[in-house]
Amino acid sequence: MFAGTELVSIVVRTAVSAEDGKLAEMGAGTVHDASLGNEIVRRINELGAISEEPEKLTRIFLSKELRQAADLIMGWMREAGMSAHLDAIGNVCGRYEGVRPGMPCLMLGSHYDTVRDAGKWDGPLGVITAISCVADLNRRGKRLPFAIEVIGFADEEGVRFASTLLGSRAVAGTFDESVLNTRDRDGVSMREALVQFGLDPDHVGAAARARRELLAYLELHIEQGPVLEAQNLPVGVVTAIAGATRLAARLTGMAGHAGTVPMALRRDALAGAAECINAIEQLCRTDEGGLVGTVGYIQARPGATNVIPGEVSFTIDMRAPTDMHRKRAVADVVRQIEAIAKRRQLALQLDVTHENRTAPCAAWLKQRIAQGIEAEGFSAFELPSGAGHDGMAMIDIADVGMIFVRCRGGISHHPDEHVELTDADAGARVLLRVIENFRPRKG
Ligand code: HGY
Ligand code: MN
Ligand code: MN
Repeated sequence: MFAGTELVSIVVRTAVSAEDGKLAEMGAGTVHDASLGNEIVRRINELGAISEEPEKLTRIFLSKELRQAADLIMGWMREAGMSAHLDAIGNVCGRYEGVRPGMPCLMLGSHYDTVRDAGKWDGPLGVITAISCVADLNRRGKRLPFAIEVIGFADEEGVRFASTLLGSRAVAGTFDESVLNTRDRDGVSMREALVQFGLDPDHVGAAARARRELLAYLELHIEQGPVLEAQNLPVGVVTAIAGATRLAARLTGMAGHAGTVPMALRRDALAGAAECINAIEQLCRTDEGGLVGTVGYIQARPGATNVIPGEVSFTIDMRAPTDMHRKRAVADVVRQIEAIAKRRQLALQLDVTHENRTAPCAAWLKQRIAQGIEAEGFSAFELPSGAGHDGMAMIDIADVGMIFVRCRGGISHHPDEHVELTDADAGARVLLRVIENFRPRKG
């Protein structure tokens, strides 16, 4: 087994059933129970049951379900020895003091809102894992030469109102107050929703933090893709978060009788939208630079079988590994949609509702994370994030680092999203090592 004097690191992998989870994948020579993983899975399931829909997981910004979730998370934070509060935009904030009160903090976090019919790991895994790490420090009575803050952002997904990253933008001080007037599908404005949630819309600015208060921002999140699974690795180091552009399109033609209007005389808004959607797909399928485009929402009006659709609204989400590539593709999409609308004599309203630049992860944090991963006996594999994350906003006030955790089949934004207990435990152990070994960057 030993080749001469060569030091062979013994990585003992004990396959365990996720049910008992008594032992988990072990790092080099370390033996531990999977207590972190057990606690995390239990809490993921508890939080995952808080939804506006009985059979699906949907928990959107400023909903009463989000409030219920906030109260549950703040309870966990307090159990872990943290002070906990809701900030001015509905983020859940916990603080674990360092060796002296009032020290700058290492901020850990992710989001606790979800998409519609979501998986229960996207977002909550990062919040719950961070709380479990602090609870572990607290159990050992350990204080560090910095404070630790854990934050659950209230709106990363941007499901309810057209823009996204509202919670982290408020913390970064880049919240655009004009979005307070946007309305959700039921016509409720963000301003009204904040009041209903118990917050003051004129006070959102109070959530902003100063750069000097944060030593770094670290987020643990599921990969939401298949790469770690293909590498047979439970965790990975994120190199950058891909930027995204979201657009809202509205095509207006002429509603009419489905039986009497000849095809050549129609100004069918839905047929026009279909041609636009095909054009977007064709552009992305034939692109060789990792461009992706999605039309995730469409609504045709008046929406009756025997009426030619007079008006159609749909959303567009465009992403690419670089900002330049994405912006060029968005310009191309706009040109094609304008040409289709003109040819079909459809009125076009096309607005960019949200634009996030690509956010690079800081080299020094990637290195700390790689050290934590290797100390746990895994190889430190680097990969980019095609999904957006709150680090895209937090980069305005702190260096950003991200740890990815493998998720089964790379499935996400879907109820089948799943993380094995042993991988949740591995992610927590890596994060805990990064925290305990963290020292503020000099200079
Ligand atoms: O859309 C995204 O990439 C993220 O899940 N909000
Ligand atoms: Mn998501
Ligand atoms: Mn997410």
